[in-house]
Amino acid sequence: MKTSSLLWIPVLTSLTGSACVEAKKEKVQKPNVLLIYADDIGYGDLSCNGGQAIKTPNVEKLASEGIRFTNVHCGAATSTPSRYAMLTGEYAWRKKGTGIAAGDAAMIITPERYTIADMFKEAGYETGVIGKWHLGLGSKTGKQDWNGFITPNPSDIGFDYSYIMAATADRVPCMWVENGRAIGLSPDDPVSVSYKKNFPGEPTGKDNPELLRVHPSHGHNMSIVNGISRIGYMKGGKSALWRDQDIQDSIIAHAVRFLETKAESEQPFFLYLATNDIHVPRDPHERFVGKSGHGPRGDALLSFDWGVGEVMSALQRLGLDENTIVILSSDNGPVVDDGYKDNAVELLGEHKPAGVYRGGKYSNYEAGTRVPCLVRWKSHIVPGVSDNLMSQLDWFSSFADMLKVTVPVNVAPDSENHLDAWLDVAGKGRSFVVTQNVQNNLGITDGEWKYIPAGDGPAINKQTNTELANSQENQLYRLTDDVSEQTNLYEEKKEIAEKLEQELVRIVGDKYGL
Ligand code: NG6
Ligand code: CA
Repeated sequence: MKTSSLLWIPVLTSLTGSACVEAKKEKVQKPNVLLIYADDIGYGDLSCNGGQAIKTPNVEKLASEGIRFTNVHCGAATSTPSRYAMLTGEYAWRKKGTGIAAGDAAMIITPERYTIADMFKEAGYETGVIGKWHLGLGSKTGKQDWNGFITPNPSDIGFDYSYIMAATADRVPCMWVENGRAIGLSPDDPVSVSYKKNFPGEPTGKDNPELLRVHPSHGHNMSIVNGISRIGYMKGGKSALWRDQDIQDSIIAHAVRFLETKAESEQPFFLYLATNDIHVPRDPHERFVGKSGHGPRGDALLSFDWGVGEVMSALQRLGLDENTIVILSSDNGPVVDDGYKDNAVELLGEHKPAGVYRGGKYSNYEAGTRVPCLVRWKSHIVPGVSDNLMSQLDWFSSFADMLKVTVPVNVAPDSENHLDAWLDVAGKGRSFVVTQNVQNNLGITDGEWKYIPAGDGPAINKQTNTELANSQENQLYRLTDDVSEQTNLYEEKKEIAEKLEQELVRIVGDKYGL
């Protein structure tokens, strides 16, 4: 919970004899953890999961060197609740205010909370977050000091270092915030941000489509930055605005720099590397444009894969390869048209972002939360494929077990220790995972069966063309022989649905906070 001012100064300690042996031993017990967390990458988007249309070779290499999980779920089918759940070990539906956050939202995880980053810090790690944040900043919504020190920020919930976009690339403010301060602002041109109304005289996507390079298909018609209209209004701060085409390069450069500072250090690290790829607006660097044959969405996948390759080769170059656990996963399932006319639908071809799964981002069907997941720890993990039912919420308790940290009571209430199953295909996974869609309706699976109780809300998100799994009927699917959730067995197998309903009630208890 405190900021390290030493981050960019390599800590060169000269250790002699037994102190050196001790330090090395310590390192073996405390491997570095690099979590590469993609945005909106679906199970089928990565060629290691069977997709043939778009190749992601660097991810494939990672997969071949570690465990490829086929049944890992993120906490929810959209970013903010999913990240909240992963970092706190608490399902987001227990906590009000954890829906998709605006760009001027206050910090959703407040400083008194003990997060997975705090846990790593307690174990002696240096911690960092680089990339997409989307969990709010500052203490009051709409009242952040964007031109000064924004507090609280990730350093107050366990991250020694942060280089982040406040929310998402399609939400203002479109500038990088490093350790609580926007980068590159000029005092002559302060930035203003509003989610209520436009600033007089400022163009918008709605009124000035002639100024756009990338046009919205739904929403995203407010302030224009870099020829793309966004969600929310901003004015000024011209020297700080990012160029979307450079976002991935910037994230990866900062990640590599973070790793470089750790090469000589005896202190292990936890780096949460959250990419913007492949969230909208998909505007990858010029060198990827046209390379996938599937338009900007496919090109953004290549950009993501390139970034994975860069950090993996940095690990190797820096001698961090053997002692770093690398995890690669995604914050929610895939979406094709998520609000910009980028031809993603038209150019999809044979590519299947969700693989065989039904639904996608926003949905309670499998594709909403069943995301890609790879875990690689060279010389420690025997490569293979694990079909265990697993949850991202469990990284918290599993690493706490590995590091022998006793977390305070009531912390990470939904996180289970499955360290053995993360590191070994023979380990045992979860009994149940609860899923959450964008309407905050829940589902439950035990890996074999999936039960989605009747709930309000549209069956389909018409804008994105995603089946959301909301229905006035209860739904029950047998995933082991109907992985695409096509045949509702509820009427035939009521007794199984009832058992799952009881489990859901037991898990939710009286703590449904939404
Ligand atoms: C939606 C946005 C979508 C995306 C999503 C959050 C509109 C019409 N749609 O509200 O484009 O930004 O929020 O995505 O504004 S997430 O992956 O960060 O959860
Ligand atoms: Ca997302």
